[in-house]
Amino acid sequence: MQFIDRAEIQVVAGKGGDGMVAFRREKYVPAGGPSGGNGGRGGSVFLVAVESLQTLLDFQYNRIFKGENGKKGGPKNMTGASGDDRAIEVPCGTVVYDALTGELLADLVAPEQTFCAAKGGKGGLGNKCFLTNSNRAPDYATLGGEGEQKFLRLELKLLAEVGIIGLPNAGKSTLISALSAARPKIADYPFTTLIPNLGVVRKPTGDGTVFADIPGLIEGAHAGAGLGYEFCGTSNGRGCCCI
Ligand SMILES: Nc1nc2c(ncn2[C@@H]2O[C@H](COP(=O)(O)OP(=O)(O)OP(=O)(O)O)[C@@H](O)[C@H]2O)c(=O)[nH]1
Ligand SMILES: [Mg+2]
Repeated sequence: MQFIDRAEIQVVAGKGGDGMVAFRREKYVPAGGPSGGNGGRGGSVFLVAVESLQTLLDFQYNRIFKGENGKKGGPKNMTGASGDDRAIEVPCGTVVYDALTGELLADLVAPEQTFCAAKGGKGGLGNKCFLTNSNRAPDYATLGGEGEQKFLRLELKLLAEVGIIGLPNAGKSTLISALSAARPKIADYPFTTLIPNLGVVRKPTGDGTVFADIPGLIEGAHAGAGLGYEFCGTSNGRGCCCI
């Protein structure tokens, strides 16, 4: 399994539907008055923490998430349909930052915890909303509001409950392969493991504990010696993971 614990995504909420200009026209109802409905609201984009995910790998390929646009208002006072919300599943332990300002937006710790990342635009008002005593036939409506747009940086904080650390070639990968179903590369030279491997160690009761086999650490790793203490699944070799 590739190990990705940092990702940048764009979330775009749906636009609100425009309000409609319409007038009631019926036999025997002269001057029926304005009847243009309001637009539906745009779909919002939510992040939802789930237990079934362990990495942010999915966001390497899929980076833009959009809510559906709201529908236009209709005649006969019909309100347009709201756009569908979009829920993005992230692993528990995902911290959400605004990628442009660096502001911390949410810390999704518990399963099912939800964060509204981008709010859908409001629906526009139909002309029926502008009926007043002084204006009996308003011929204008308002446009739907734009949905919020954000660039988010996701960082996965909790990856494993147990980290196996040690010098290069100490036998860390061998240990995790004996304890769990993980099958990392094992070889008799240092720095065989370049990115952490996760393995679930089952207790007799059936529930599991996540172990992480960490690349070898040598003296001065904090200053970048060896692989340093940041490991990455991408080709530039640095900057993705810090446990
Ligand atoms: N004699 C002996 N050899 C071991 C033991 N555990 C692992 N080895 C060997 O030590 C070598 C390194 O094992 P790895 O599990 O790859 O070590 P590692 O700590 O993951 O190494 P890096 O990922 O390079 O840091 C392999 O050749 C293993 O077969 C052990 O308990 N006894
Ligand atoms: Mg190893």
